[in-house]
Amino acid sequence: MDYKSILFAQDRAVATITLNRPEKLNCFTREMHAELKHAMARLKTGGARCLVFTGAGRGFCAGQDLSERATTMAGGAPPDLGLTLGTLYNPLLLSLKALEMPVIAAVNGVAAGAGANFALAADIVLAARSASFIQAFCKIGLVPDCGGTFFLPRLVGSARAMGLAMLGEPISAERAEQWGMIWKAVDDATLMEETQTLALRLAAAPTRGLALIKQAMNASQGNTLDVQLSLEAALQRQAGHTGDYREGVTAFLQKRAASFAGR
Ligand code: T3D
Repeated sequence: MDYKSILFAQDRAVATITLNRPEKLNCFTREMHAELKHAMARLKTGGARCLVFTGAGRGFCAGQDLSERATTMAGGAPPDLGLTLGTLYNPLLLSLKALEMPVIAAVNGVAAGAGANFALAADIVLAARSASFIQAFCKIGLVPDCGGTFFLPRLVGSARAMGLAMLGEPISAERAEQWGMIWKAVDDATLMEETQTLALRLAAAPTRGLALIKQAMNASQGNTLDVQLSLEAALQRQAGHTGDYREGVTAFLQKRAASFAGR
């Protein structure tokens, strides 16, 4: 598939997907969704062990391309936004969460609407200091989607989540870091360098173990303690069967650096 709305690159075990409609702040279109779906499927066989998302130009992603909706509404009948969420956005979010490798969002500029929550769905979010996050939905009569109503209260607490969702005010990268919404705000000039360093580090880590960590953390949102403890035991059983666990312990005992194969 030839990509028009995204770029896909792989450097060693780090795959990078760049949302690439800079003149429209990389807002989502049907075409971009199709390309993202294709690129995500490619990751299963290409040898990548870490995925980075970023945006081209001055923005990260401004959410749904509202001009696609204007076209639909011109005909009279309202668009079925539940259908577009169910068929495009929700599968994208779930595929990110299910991806068996760490996902980093390198938020290079404004992240609004679905673009903000798409970023927050990553496992680790780095943001340029000039970037901002906007729950823009309320300004056009919509509800935060792409998991916004799930992630925000868990990340920042319900008072802040409600304020963000109902006021739609931009929140700076530094404030987002202070509130625990993202991992780190970094200087604009070093965002991609820091992202690459982190991505290479994660790509050299025990990938299977990281995938199990991700599974455990994601499941904990809805589990009771006893269910979560059972899950930890089940996942630890799997982790204990990996070559990386064997290598990690052996390297520790031999007082050398471990070399993980990701299995
Ligand atoms: O519909 C469904 O399927 C349901 C799902 C909904 C998910 C959603 O994401 S709903 C929320 C959609 N997003 C927004 O409401 C955000 C709209 N954008 C903005 O509010 C502003 O653009 C920003 C605050 C993000 C940035 O402002 P600024 O001043 O830095 O840039 P700008 O001048 O507004 O935007 C630059 C260009 O991008 C401009 O195009 P132009 O005039 O130069 O040709 C602007 O129209 C375009 N653009 C930005 N966001 C969108 C967009 N075009 C279409 N859709 C957009 N979302």
